Amino acid sequence: PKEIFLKDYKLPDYYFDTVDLSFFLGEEKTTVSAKISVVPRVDGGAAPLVLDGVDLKLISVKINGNELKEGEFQVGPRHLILTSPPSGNFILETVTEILPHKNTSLEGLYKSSGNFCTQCEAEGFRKITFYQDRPDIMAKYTCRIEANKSLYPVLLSNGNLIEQGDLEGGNHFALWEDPFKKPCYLFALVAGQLESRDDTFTTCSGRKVALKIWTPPQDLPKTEHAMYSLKAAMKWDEDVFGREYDLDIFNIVSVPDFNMGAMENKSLNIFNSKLVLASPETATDADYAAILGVIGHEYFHNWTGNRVTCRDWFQLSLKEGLTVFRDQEFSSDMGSRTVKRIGDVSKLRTYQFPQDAGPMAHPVRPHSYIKMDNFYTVTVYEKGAEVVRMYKTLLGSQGFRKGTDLYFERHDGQAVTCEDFFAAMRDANDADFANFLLWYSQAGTPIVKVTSSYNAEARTFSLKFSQTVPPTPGQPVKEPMFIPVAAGLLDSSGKDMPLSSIYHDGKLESVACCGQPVYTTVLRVTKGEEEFTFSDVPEKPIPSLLRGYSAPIRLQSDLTDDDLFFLLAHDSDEFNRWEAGQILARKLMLSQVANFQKSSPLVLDPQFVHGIKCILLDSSLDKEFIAKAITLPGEGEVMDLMEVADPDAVHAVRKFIRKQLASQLKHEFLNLVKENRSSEKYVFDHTNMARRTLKNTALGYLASLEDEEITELVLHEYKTATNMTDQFSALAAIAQKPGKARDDALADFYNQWQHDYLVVNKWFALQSSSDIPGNVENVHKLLSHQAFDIKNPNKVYSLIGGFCASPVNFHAKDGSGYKFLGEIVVQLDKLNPQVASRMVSAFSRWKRYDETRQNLAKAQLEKIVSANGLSENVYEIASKSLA
Ligand code: BAL
Ligand code: ZN
Repeated sequence: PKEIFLKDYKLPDYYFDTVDLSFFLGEEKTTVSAKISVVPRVDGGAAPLVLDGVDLKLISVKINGNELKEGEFQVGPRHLILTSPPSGNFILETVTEILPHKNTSLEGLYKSSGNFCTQCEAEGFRKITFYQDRPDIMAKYTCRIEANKSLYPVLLSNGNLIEQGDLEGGNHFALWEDPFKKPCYLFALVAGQLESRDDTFTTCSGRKVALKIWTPPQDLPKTEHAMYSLKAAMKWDEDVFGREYDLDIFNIVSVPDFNMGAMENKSLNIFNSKLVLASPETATDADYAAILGVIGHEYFHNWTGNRVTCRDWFQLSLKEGLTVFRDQEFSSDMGSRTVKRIGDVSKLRTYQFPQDAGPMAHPVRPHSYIKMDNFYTVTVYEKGAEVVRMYKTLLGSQGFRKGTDLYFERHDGQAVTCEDFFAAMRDANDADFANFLLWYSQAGTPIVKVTSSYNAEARTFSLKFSQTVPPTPGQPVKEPMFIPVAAGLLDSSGKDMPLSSIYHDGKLESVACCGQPVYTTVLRVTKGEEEFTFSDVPEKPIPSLLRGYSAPIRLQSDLTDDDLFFLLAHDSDEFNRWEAGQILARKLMLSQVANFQKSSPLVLDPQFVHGIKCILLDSSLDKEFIAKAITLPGEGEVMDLMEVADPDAVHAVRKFIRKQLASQLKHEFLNLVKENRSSEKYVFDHTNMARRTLKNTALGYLASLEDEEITELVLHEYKTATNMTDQFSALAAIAQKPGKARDDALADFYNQWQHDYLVVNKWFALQSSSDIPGNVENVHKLLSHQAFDIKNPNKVYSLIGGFCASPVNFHAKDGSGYKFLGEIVVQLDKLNPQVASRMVSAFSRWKRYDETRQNLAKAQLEKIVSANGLSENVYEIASKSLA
């Protein structure tokens, strides 16, 4: 397989101006005719024109109306090369045939539940027609679709519908025109038996936009929340970023078979159905929140991705990091900012930190790839969003907005780079960003150590920072990064001290601004070692550092446990209250892991129980915040902090602490359940979600107890639930322990919901991710369950992905979990390499475990790498994991 490097980027020899596509959709084959006006980049240049094309049958190729003869072109498994095109502008016409019904990779044009749909990002368009499949080729498209009218009554593509009509033989056609230039990865086509929920949105300048969400008829009632989310997103983007929608129609289509979550094709977003469809009875609060965020995300791409796109795929974070940041902010404004931030940071720690410390570590802007599909990662997306957030932290809201305004003004209609975004932020604010660009080029999570000292006589308080960035593949030595550390100081009563000035780098700088007291300042840490000294500090403060998690780093401070309990109780920065609790919990868990490994008894620090109890009883706190604050760090997060990861020890310790808390705080947890039950009607808003989350978190704790009364309670909650959030939480609580109650509840749930594949996927995931001993056997059995289908990505993510998320069973010391995954990956790879490669990633950190596990996992990876006909997708992940 060929590795592609950022440093090798070259401008294309040819641009495409207009592209007229014509599809004849058939049952046996689809014919695609493409007419492209080609413009050489350099006048008179007649370099060969290399077009990408995979799994295409070429029927004809013409230049300026003349069919090319043998010798004038070459066609191979990946390319069509026009060896000597004319020297000026010319018209290229090709006709190709493709087989969408046989396309199980779900990229290009394929069929899902009988309907045609497309997925072109990153490089799927080359499976539709011969093209320069790269994002810096931006052209205006028309798309004519012809198909049988009764089988495919709805025909959709990008832009505006400009003509439609009936044809002979029961066929009909539609002609779509997209007035905006776009790269081919944003092309989309949908044809099938769909109905739409219709609404309108009037933009800030008075344009009335038709909004349509298309689904199979039976799913239409479940699109109300998606429509609400879309309208909210359109309004929010106008209010917060000044971005207005630019066409008269916006379509969303829901499909059950989709590799990703959703896709931002111009004016025709295609969504994985699990991120569109929701009703109170079938979707949980988490589903509702995810739909809100992803509908927002795809809509926001209209400006950050579509109007301004990426020059090449290495720049993916230019659109994804920025758009994730935008969707995070949108969800924050629609709910609780602190809770959203806690969720996003947890996600970063759980998924991105391990990636940044493993064999697949790559910078936010990768330097190379074999398969671009493998780089739709938490690093590009979530760490990329953190990078965008740091600009805002440094510039403030207004400065950041000036930066995005300039970015859109400068680059509308262009394919640009991460430097262009950086330059817009810098130029709009005349800002000094020092070495900030390193965030795009250096992989690895910086480790920042901080020590503090107070000088009572001088009334100064100093913070000494030192930073290192761990080596990552291909990057053994790193430069210090630019780390914005938002900091405040608490006095002995727990109140924020007003900050006056800071001595740093030989200068005393005033913090106070416009006569207003300032309680949080952003320290610009840019060197390997650096000191900041606060002046006029009347008493020894407790520092609150990295407020709001102002940089994606691992912070190691010299705060004592007492300091952390103090911050947990008092910090005005709610994020840091949560963080203090998490640091304490991580320390506690690690200390007990050491006990477990020495076979010493496990003990729970009473001060920790007391801290949790205070949070539980603090009625001034947001209920969802309480739920987050009493949730222990995940097993993966704790394993990450160990020299050699020990899944059994970490699992046992986490279970022990949960059970101890449940037992010692049983009374409080029972009260929370009773006080926070749902009334009849489900409402999706922060208050109600927070109430349900707290109740169900409490129920989960209680269910860890061996207690008849609690078993009755949990069953009662299950039976009386009036929405999926409560029903599924109760089911999960019951499912913690093997036995008849568990078996009966799982069977009952399946019987109730077998007609709804999205709910059945939850049922698969609950079972596959279970920690019950020897669960690999159950998962094996579920592979042959009538509701499972290995061709459907969501089902694979639920059953196989769910299993890999259970550390004790996936990392079972007998190797059964590894063997299970190894076999599945090889099977899956033949059908859908993108999905297989996501699954194989579960092996990537095998070197973190003990020798026995290492050998077992390595053997599976070696087997995978040597499999016949392995895809580049799986090869890249497996071989890099082995390296
Ligand atoms: N562009 C791929 C799907 C998404 O990130 O929106
Ligand atoms: Zn995106």
